[in-house]
Amino acid sequence: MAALIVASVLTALNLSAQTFVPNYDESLVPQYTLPDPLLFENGEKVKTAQDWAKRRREIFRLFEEEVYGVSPQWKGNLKASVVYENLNALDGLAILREIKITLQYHDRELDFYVLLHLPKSVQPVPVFLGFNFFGNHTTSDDPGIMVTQSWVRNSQSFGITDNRATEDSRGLRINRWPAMEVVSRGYGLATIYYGDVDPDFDDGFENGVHGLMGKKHKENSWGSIAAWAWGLSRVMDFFETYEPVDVNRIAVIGHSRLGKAALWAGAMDKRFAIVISNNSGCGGAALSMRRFGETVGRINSNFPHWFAGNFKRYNENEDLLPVDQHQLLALIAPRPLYVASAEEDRWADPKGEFLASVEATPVYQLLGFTGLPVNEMPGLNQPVHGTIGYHIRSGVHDIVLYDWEQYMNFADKFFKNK
Ligand code: GTR
Repeated sequence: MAALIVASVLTALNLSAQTFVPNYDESLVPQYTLPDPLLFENGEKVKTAQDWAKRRREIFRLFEEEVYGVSPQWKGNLKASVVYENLNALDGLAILREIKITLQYHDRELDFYVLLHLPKSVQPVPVFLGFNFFGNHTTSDDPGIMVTQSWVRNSQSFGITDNRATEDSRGLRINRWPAMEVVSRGYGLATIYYGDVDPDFDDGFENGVHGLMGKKHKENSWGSIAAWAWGLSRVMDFFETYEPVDVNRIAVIGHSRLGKAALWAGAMDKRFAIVISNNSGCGGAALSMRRFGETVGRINSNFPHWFAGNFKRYNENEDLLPVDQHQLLALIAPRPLYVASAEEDRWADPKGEFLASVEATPVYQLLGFTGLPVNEMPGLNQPVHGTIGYHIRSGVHDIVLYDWEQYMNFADKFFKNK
């Protein structure tokens, strides 16, 4: 019993019984050589935008094969129906809709729900789109939003046991979804529960969209991060048919593991006009080769279902990685990209997230864009906005109003008067 308790406390602390001690000492970061995004595999230089289009395919392939896994093409059918509507949400400022999306593939179906706050506008609006961790009903206190019926992570503070959510968790995550502020600035806010798309536990890739697509799972097949990212693209398919939303002005956003998913979604699907990574850390915006905070080995053993099986080959072997995360950021170029860190979130390696943004910048510049306009890490709460935006906020691993305000300021530069 005691051993069990110790094990679960250690798991909660991201440690395992084989004691992993994260490095938080900058002087102990090993020497490493990052792969150059602007050098072809055959050693030739990438000199033009046409060259980059070819080089991009090399890098993309490596991320598919070695990191996230290959996602299947979607050739199924998508149905959408409104299951709840409030025409006077947010004190009359917004329309709130919960839309059930049914993906049909062969004889199988999967439902997920998009919760959409829209400013009252006759024109199609730009939208922030991102996954939530505990169900749509946690992101708003509107009593009409369905309590998710899907598998949910247990959480004492949310009253979730047996992996089922109840009324008790309604509205508990409003702090992360500032709908009023977003709508007041002319943006829509769309969120989906990530567990609808792929439940976040290691089940041998049978449930969620893995089961829907029914492909035999191989070492280079899509893990859960790729599955979530793929789900975001299905929302885009829906938005293409949905007039109130301007599909050319979608900012995909995610926090933490869902920030990793947002980045990979942005790399896979160029329809996302802006990509925002909030505290995404290891396997997201942070450089793996630094081995600072969470490492490849640690993430793969805590979450064996997140990445391609092949990614495990780099456990404690980061120097062998043929790509690092600055190249993931480069795959988004020249679209605007925002990377944000939090000071106390050392597990996610803020400096590694910043450096990846710096190292992605030459690709933006080759394409005629600024990328990140600084080489030195800015001070706390001093956002820098080029085509890549970056800030490090004071405080812990979280997404707070301050972060959203920077994302809206950034999006204004690209989305207003368009
Ligand atoms: C942690 C994980 C991080 C991050 C985080 C989250 O346990 O180690 O990589 O994804 O979870 O998603 O909240």
